[in-house]
Parts: sequence; structure tokens; C-alpha cells
Amino acid sequence: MTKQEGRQWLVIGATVVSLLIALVILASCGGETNAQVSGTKAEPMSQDQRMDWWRDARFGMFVHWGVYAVPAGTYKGKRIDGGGEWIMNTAQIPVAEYEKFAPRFDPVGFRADEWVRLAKNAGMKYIVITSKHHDGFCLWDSKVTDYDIMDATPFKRDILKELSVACKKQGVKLCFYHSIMDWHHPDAQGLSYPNYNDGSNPNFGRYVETYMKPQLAELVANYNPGVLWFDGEWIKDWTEPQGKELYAYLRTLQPSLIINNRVGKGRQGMEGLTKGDSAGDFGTPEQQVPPEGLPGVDWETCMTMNDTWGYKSFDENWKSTEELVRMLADIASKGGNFLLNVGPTPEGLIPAASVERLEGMGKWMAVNGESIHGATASVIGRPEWGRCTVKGDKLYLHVFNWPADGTLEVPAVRGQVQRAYLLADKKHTSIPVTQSAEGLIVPLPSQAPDAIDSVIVLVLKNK
Ligand code: FHN
Repeated sequence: MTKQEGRQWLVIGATVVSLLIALVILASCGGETNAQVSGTKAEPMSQDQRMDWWRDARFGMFVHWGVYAVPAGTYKGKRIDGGGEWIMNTAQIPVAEYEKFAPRFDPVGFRADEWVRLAKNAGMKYIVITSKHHDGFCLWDSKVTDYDIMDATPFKRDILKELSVACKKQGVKLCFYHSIMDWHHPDAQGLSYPNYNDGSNPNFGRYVETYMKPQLAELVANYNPGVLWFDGEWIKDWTEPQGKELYAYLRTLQPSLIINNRVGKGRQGMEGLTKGDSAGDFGTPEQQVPPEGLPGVDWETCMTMNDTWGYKSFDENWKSTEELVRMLADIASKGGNFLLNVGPTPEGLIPAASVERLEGMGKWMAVNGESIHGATASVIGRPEWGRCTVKGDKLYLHVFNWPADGTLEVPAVRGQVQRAYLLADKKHTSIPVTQSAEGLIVPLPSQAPDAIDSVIVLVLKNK
């Protein structure tokens, strides 16, 4: 029997085993696909219980990393447009040619603990890393392919394993971005590549059942991710019924798993919000923030720090720390999460410009993090001086533009203000707030505590 035939029997065996495991879990949950199995008793887990940590987190790190970091945006002397992670398709690199980047991917500078500490110190509560992007290369030791970090590179270390250990140690949730589209696999878009969207592959179902689902079962079983962040769902081969089936299957593997709305076909382009009853737990606006808050809707904006998701050596169009802090406050004031991207280098380092911005955000979060973590949407709209977030009996006024005349006019709030203070003032010295016809007048010191976003706390008599 050849290695390939042996692997096929192995894959079929793996599929049967994963389906049997799913059936056993399903049976033990009494058919509850949404149940938390602990011990012998299935405890139902509501959507709110599952989403609780995610809604509290508000801020996460996106990591786009893979063999595309080796060319770093340049191929045959030409700089490519668009994302560095798209270089294979953008430069129309043949599969066999692109595979040659894998033996050159040897990120000896990678230190999982350092990445996790950088995210945690920035105030990020979770990390979403590309387990597999559209190019099909896998960042973990997969049993169903050799096109992975263990078999195709000199590095031979399981990056996802090392990150899962570091995240567990530091109390950060590890999550995976996983592309449904796969330009490498012959049963997926590898057959018609570089045309990845002609929906022509009669074997796509085999790719889903004997490759994609066993890989997802590996990721869930071996690393227990908090979120599976799907992407590449827009291809003709993939359908909403398949998305719903995959969502239900994954829920049987891990009842607490959170899954984004790109598991199905429900997102409305880059606006990312879900239409109708399509599958997924949260909406995924990309490179944009919804103009208004969306009461009762779970959503997360994903954003690059420069213009690329995957590393490009020459992309220096960085957003400022000020812009990123205010974006975080804006998103939280609308009830959303912020997933901010880094694109590590082929050596395994997070670019210095990204580190600088994350450290700057961390400095602000160290003083003001309580106004973001666990906060919900504004109850006073979007005042022209800044934003507002809410948590329990507190309103957090994020003042971007400090009033020159020393008084801040705040729209009327429901409930009586018990006291007010500057969040940066460790003594919480009371500020005398007075009522006006339009709302509240808050007298302020001439100097803003923070040039980017100074937070004033209004404590209400009740929630
Ligand atoms: O094609 C991908 C792209 O490379 C990147 O991963 C973004 C980030 O979410 N998603 C897709 C573009 O919408």
C-alpha cells in the first residue's frame, strides 16, 4: 500500500472515529447540541453563557502568519498589491512553486510567551491566529496532511501547541482563524487554481468530509480553542446548508465553542453583519466599524494596523496609537469587539511598529481598561466630544476633545448621578456635576489626564 493510500485509509478511519465521537457526545447530551457535558450530567449552556467571556473581552489580537511571510509581499522582484497573505494568488504563483516557500519558513525567533504577553499587556483577552489561510498551509502538526509546520519546514515545532500552552499559562483565550477555501488541496480549489471560484470541483464534498472536518476535529480536540473564526466562505462551492451543518457538528465537539458568521453565507460582504437566520454567533465587519450601535447583536470589527493582514516588508502605512485607542473606544461604545491584527515576520517576530502601538494601547488600557472590558453600548448616543460606554451603575465618558472652557456638556442620562470622578485619578476625587436644561454640566480641570482619551466616570444611583 502506498503512503498516499495509507493516508487515505487513515483519513477515512479518522472520519469514522470523529463521527462516532460526535454521536457519543450528542447521545450523552440527550440530543442537546448546545449542552456542556461535564461528568455524567449534561448541563445546558445558553448562548449567553457561551458568549459571556467574549462579550467581556471586547479586545483581541488577530495574527495572520504562514509561509506567505517568506516572500513578504515581493515575488520575482515585483511588489504585489493587496494583502501579503494573498501573494500566491495575486502573483499567480503555481502551487508547486509556492510550496518551495515552506522549506524556507524557519521562524527561529518565535517565542509564544512573548507574543501572548504583548497581547495581554495591550489589554487583549484573546488571540485569533490563522491555523490555515487560503494557501492551505497548516501551522500545526496535522495528521491528515504533510503540508504543515512539522513536515514541510525545517522548524518542526507545533506553533499552535506552543501558543496554547502560553495562552493557558497567561489566562488568554486561544482561537483559530480557519479558511474554508483552500488553494492547495486538489479536492478543494487546488484543482482549478489560480481560478479559485468556478465552483467546478466534484470532489469538494470529499475535501469537506475527509479533510476539513477531521482537521477542525484535531484543532478542537488538541487545542480547545475559544472561537473558530471561519473565512473564505464566499466561494461558490460552499453553501449555507453546509455552513449550518458544520456549525451543528462543531457544537457537538465542544459545546462552549463560539463560531463566527463566516461559517455560513450570512455575512453581508465587508459590512460583515448577519442577514436572516444564517449560521454563526457573531457578525464580522472587516476594516470598518458600524456607524451605529447594534443593540442585542454580537459583532466584532477586524482591522489591520497598516494595510496588510500578512507581513509585507514595505508596508509602512501604520495607523497611529491615538487612532487605534479611539477606535477601540468607538467600537466598545457601540457594543462591539475589536480584533486588531499583527502580521509576524518570517523570523517569528511581531513588527516593531506593531509592538510600539500595542504598548501604547496597553499604557492607556492600564489606566482605563475598566471602561472597555465588560462594557456595553452608549446610552447617550455619540456626543461630539467623544464616546460613552456603560457597565453596571457606571457611565464612562470618553473625552477625545477636552473642552477649552473647562465644562463638559453631557446629554441627559436616565437616573440620578450619585458622583463623578476622573478614572485616571486614583483617589477618585469627586467632581461636582450640575443639572442643566439639556442634561449635565461637568466642570473639568484645564489639563486633560490623557491626550488621546480621558475617561470621566458617572456613578448612577442605580444600574
Ligand atoms: O481573504 C481574507 C483576507 O486575506 C483576510 O484573512 C481577511 C481578514 O478577515 N479576510 C478575508 C478578506 O475578507
